[in-house]
Amino acid sequence: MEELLSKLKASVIEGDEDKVRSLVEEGLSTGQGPRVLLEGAMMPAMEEIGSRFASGEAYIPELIVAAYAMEAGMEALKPRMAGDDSGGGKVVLGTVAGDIHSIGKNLVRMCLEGAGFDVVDIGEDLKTEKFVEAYREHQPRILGLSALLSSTMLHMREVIEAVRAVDPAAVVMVGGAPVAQEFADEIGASGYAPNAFEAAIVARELS
Ligand code: B1M
Repeated sequence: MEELLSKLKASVIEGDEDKVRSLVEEGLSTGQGPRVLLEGAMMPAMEEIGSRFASGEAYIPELIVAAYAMEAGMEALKPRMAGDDSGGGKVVLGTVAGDIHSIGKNLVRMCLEGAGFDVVDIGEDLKTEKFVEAYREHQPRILGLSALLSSTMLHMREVIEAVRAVDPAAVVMVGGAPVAQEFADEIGASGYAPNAFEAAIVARELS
């Protein structure tokens, strides 16, 4: 298993979509659950490419090919994350303005769906008004906000204020790499989750 995880991590970093798909399938066929493949290889791969980028050893094109490979792997995992239908309620989910990072948000969507939530994914780089519109339209049990940049996470406060102006009882869950519990508390979020698996647990508690 260690060998498969290490090959899978390397393949995500190299951006080899076919290899990632086949290693994910191989891992699943040997009885490994999605969480082992994600936390043991695919997420560490994104961490590593991010560190290489931060230290100037990798550039945007490398980030992009790794992101495509990660998405290919997530697609292959999807059938195994498909959910129960225990009716967790509706969640509207999106990434805040100025932020095009989608992978973490998509993984949160997959985990929430796996936990029985009906998720309306409204996309990325969304202005506050888009969240308000979607909230009015879908009347979700939970509004989920994702941000990957320390600059864009600041929009979360604005979204929470705007949505609470429409519905003072609005339940808002936040997350993303730069977000922490302390920040979530400071902006008045109803809940925070550090990763997609925890997001499903927190959403259950909030619903
Ligand atoms: Co970007 N990027 N990027 N990038 N990128 C980061 C985030 C960065 C940390 C890299 C680095 O410097 N080390 C850095 C941000 C620094 C900061 O602000 N703190 C960064 C930067 C600087 C940038 C650009 C500005 C680079 C540039 O153009 N000069 C640019 C910004 C673009 C924009 O948004 N306007 C940019 C662009 C990109 C790509 C387009 C090339 C690509 C994104 C492709 C895509 O998403 N389709 C990309 C990538 C791939 C990354 C890294 C390498 C990987 C992100 C990722 O997918 N992680 C990232 C480095 C890193 O994260 N270490 C980096 C895997 C994913 C599973 O984890 O997204 O954290 P994550 O999601 C987790 C949790 O955070 C949580 O659950 C998820 C799953 O467990 N979570 C939630 C997320 N949302 C949640 C919501 C919840 C609950 C939990 O409730 C609702």
